[in-house]
Amino acid sequence: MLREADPEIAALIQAEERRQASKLRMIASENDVSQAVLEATGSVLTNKYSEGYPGKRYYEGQQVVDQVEQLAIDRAKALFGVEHANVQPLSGAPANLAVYLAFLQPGDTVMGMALPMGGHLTHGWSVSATGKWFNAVQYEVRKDTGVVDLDEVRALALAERPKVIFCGGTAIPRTIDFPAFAEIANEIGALLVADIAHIAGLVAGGAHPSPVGHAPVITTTTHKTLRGPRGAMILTDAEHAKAIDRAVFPGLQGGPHDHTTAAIAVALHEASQPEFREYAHMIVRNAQTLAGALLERGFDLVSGGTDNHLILVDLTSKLIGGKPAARALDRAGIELNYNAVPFDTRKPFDPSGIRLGTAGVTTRGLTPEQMPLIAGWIDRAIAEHDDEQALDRIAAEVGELLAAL
Ligand code: DSN
Repeated sequence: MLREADPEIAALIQAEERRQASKLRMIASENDVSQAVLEATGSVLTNKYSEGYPGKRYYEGQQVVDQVEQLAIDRAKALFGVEHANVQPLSGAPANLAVYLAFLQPGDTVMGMALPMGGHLTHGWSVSATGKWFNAVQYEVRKDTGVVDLDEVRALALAERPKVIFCGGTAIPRTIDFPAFAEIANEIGALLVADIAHIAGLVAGGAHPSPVGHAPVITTTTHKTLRGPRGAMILTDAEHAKAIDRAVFPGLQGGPHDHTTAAIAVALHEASQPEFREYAHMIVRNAQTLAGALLERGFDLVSGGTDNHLILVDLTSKLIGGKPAARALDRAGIELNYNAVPFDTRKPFDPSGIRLGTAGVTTRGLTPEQMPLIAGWIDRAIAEHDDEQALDRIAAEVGELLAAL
């Protein structure tokens, strides 16, 4: 037992369990996995090495692991309706790096959404290897709408002729127009890659349009709205399957994390149940209700609201930076992250915004009914961010709500 073998770590894990239970966890990329996913993650599969793919491994003893990985692959293919799935990438960044290795040479041009506009580091941002080793061109959102202008994306694509175009990102509150991106990619003969890390659960549950049929390569993490373990997948059509498999192994990784693969399989099974469709739609309803309640309280939301699980708040008009706001909210029992907003005039480590999401609180059982309450707490915590006692009072109210669920 962990408690006896390492009481220090056991106590810390218990403390984290209590911390998670007592907070409204609203980091848009997090969720609460099921006991079944946790069990698979903590299984003896962690003992195994299995470089290669099912039926073609470089180590013996794969009688069980092959079945586990094949189940995960089959479930991913069935859930998303794709021809091929690679379930081995260790997380989102390695999954995206596999795309570069599979389809680009160093110095080639790649196009993605700029990180401060809502994109991801691995879509070619300057500090990432993808921005250093490739010729990255970055599209933005429009200043007046906070939304991507596909005419601007098309113009940039025609001028720069990237080999790969990424759509998707980490702070995009609006529906991604996959058919329009596909049209641009097709016009210049580029490969469209949809990074659906944030919205995979919404896509699986029918609460966001699917990129399948538009993007031949789709990357995703498995732990955000999809509610699985920390991991990733790459979904492709038949044409791009081999190149992706080779890039993941042996191109970038050694042995896959078989315990994670099993937990991904469990999460995919859960996501294929009818209740998951209800869950995905409830995430969006909660986010939209919360966005409406924040707007009523005078908050400035990037793009004016949300179509998915994610809300990006520009706090400039509230005369507070994202970082002190996030700190105050954490003390008040509402956990989220500070985040750059498009055209931010402040520094990335001290930006103007906060980002929040509703996947986790929806898993806890919260409904649109409670969203105005959360908006009220956010409003109070930001107004009283210097008053620790006031923040503790909010945290107590948050605790009462969660204890009553
Ligand atoms: N860490 C992820 C997120 O929070 O969106 C991006 O890598």
